[in-house]
Amino acid sequence: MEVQSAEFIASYPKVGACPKDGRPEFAFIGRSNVGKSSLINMLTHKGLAKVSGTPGKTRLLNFFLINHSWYLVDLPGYGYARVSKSQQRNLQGMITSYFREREELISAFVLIDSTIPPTKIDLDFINTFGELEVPFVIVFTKTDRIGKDTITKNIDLFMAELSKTWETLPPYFISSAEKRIGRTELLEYIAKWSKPGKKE
Ligand SMILES: Nc1nc2c(ncn2[C@@H]2O[C@H](COP(=O)(O)OP(=O)(O)O)[C@@H](O)[C@H]2O)c(=O)[nH]1
Ligand SMILES: [Mg+2]
Repeated sequence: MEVQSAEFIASYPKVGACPKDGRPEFAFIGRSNVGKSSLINMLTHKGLAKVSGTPGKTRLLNFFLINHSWYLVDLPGYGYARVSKSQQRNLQGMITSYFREREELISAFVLIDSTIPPTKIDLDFINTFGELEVPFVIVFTKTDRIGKDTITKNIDLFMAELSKTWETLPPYFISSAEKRIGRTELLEYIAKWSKPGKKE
């Protein structure tokens, strides 16, 4: 799939306000600073994530329409140190409701920083998907940043941690926004799942 068009639609404060046109949807989420904006910009070429990076939008559900056919949803990053406990709870509630209620969601892309060993915050976040029954894949980011051996070790460690709680491991992708790695694979994955009648 090539991205022909990508437009910002709107930012919503809750799942109930999101578009109801039934288009398939793919959501991107990860710890703040994981490289989410960079990855979204790499995928779409359009500098889209600047929109959701502007103050105020980082705590909303940001919708982009791609090729007039599917939505890319930029979700708030989790694990902000700078917001208060109650703000964090609100954010958590919005994200959980989104995942619990959003029927249009085909798959979540959970971004994990490949340059560091597994973190509890990422593992805890992914484990909530078990209860919510959200289909997801993992995208390891910033793989250009340090040596290949360390990246491979971090990825192996992460998948080993997941296998402690998951019987079947999710697919994962390797990416670098810097070196434009993983773009084709991610877009192909989305193309495969966003075709009508190919949902299961
Ligand atoms: N080397 C390298 N740096 C990256 C990559 N992706 C993001 N970064 C850097 O990581 C920082 C956070 O990226 P950003 O996309 O803003 O993260 P976000 O907070 O998750 O949206 C920035 O300084 C980026 O330049 C990558 O693939 N390679
Ligand atoms: Mg960002």
